[in-house]
Amino acid sequence: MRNLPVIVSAGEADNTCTWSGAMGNMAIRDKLEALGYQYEFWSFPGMGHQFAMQACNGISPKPCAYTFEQDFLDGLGNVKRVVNPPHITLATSDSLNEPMFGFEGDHAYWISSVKVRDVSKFYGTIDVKSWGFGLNDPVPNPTVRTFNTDYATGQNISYHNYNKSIRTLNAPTVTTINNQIDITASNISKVVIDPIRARIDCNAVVNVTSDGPTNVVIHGCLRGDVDLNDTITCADVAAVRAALGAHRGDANYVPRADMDDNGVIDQMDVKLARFYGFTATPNVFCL
Ligand SMILES: [Ca+2]
Ligand SMILES: [Ca+2]
Repeated sequence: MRNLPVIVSAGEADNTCTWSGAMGNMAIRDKLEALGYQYEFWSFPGMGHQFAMQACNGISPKPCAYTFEQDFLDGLGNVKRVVNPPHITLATSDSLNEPMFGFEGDHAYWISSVKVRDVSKFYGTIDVKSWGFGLNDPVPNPTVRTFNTDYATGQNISYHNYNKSIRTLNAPTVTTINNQIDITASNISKVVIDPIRARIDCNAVVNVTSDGPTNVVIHGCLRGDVDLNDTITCADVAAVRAALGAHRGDANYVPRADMDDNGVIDQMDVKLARFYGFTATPNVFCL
């Protein structure tokens, strides 16, 4: 949510997607405000779940017959998305994932394979900040709140009063570029970081604050991960064996399988791969 443009249109008399209550739209508005995120929130006194808001009533410059919803979709209002942000906050839940349909909420921008540690707790949260961008978090502008009754008189359309809250963000200020990641995690057992998009490398300082074990893997930096799936398994040892005898420059030479980087893949590399496998999973001995 930190980097997503959020625009909400809600009826203040809506009994379906309720206005009040802990999960109501008013609470969502107030939560976005408390978090300091960018958002645009329109609410309509006296209106229920379904109403057609016409663009030509003065809210939007769009022509009549344009719906308010379509106007949102076209322009996304005053809030802007961030393509590759320095700071990511993600909540994930195994219960809400539907992998059979390709819906897996375990990734965002340059973090992926985010795993909940204790699924009985429903969800886990992780906050990751990369200092490789050299950017501070953007500071939010004061929220602009308005109550409007404007509409084009004489139009044979419905019109409504509305409350509008808009919060935008200032451009992030520049700071020192550091090869550093700060992570705060709750009920998260694993996260994989794409170092290129996060603008760090394998020597990055990784600061982790967590309520339990959290395995942080910088993709490509995990020693012994020959097949680059961010996990050490016996398949990695097998990949070294498959390249035995290969010298640097040969077609079948696999740089990642050359564990000691001496230009040849031999039994020493197999030993090292087995060592990394044993270190990752102490009770498993790979052949
Ligand atoms: Ca692997
Ligand atoms: Ca070697």
